[in-house]
Amino acid sequence: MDTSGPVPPTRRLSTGEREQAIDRSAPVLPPALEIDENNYFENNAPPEYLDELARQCEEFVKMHGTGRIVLVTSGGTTVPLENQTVRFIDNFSAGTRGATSAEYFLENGYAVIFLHRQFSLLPYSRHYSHSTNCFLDFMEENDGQVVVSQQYQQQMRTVLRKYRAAKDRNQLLLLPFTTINQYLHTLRTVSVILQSAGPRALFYLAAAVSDFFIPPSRIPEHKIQSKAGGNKLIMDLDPVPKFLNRLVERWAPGAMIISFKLETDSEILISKARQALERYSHQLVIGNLLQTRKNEIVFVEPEVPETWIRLSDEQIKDGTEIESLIIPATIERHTAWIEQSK
Ligand code: 9Z3
Repeated sequence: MDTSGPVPPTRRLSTGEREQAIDRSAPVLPPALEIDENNYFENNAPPEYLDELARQCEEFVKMHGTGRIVLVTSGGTTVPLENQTVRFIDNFSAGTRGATSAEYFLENGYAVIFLHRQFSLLPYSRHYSHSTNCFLDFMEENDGQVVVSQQYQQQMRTVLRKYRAAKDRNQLLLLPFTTINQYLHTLRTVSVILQSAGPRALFYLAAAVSDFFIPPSRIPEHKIQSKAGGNKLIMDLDPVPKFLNRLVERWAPGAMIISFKLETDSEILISKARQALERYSHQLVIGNLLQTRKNEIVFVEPEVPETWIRLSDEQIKDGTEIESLIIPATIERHTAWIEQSK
């Protein structure tokens, strides 16, 4: 094939250096002020189901009286490009961190509000739902009865018992989101409801949250059309206000707040985590790198050196989940938080 001729117009690709793809000289967005909060929530309508979620959440918090409650956020938020959405920008996250962490919190007696991206991994069902095996591969027919295959019996019995125990005690409340707007409205509503739990409330913000969105005034109603000849789609996104300090100061004062910091460059992980801690004045940032997130994470806390949590080679081999180490270390800090709040 002759490749020396000109590239046909429809195949022409943009050229340029990857390093220059993003303007890194742009200033970092300051934490949101009250006026930014009012502007955002007045101009971005709440999801119509929000009152029903609030009702469920209030009932759940009341039911768990004097016990500990954790809000786990999990999965990625989306940014719709159209009001009647065909296309959207997504954020990376399968929901593994959130769903796995939720299980260890439940085992440690916490009531868990699981604010998750709809259809991402859920506690317990995660062992089967998104597996490379279809769930039917775990089953077989025995004298006309559908049963779990012998080789999966033991593991499934263990998972089933834990799931039933959590369900029987009404320990788990599932609240879904899809878009960044649904996430922010629900987060604020749940946070305010959790105020009544004071320091017993723990926020474990593992969801991967969009940094940019299209405000309602600029979002087209219908599907964006492409034209013959390959016109470009140029997007103009606004930054999502940084609400973490509003959460710390106004939405959930008294609660212990943990955010996650995700990076791909190991050189900047600690400094970015420290920066977040200083800007938002919360209690703990858990740093992780995309490439190694299942095997190592780092706790970054005010005034003390970083603490790494790493799986040993042995633990990696035997399938130990890093969340089984993260959650006890987190709970230790939450206990200290409750003590010092007395
Ligand atoms: C995380 O860093 C989570 O640990 C992961 C989990 C998204 C990496 P998976 O669901 O992945 O197990 O596949 N979450 C926080 C990501 C994030 O958006 N952080 C913001 C940031 O890094 C702060 S809120 O700036």
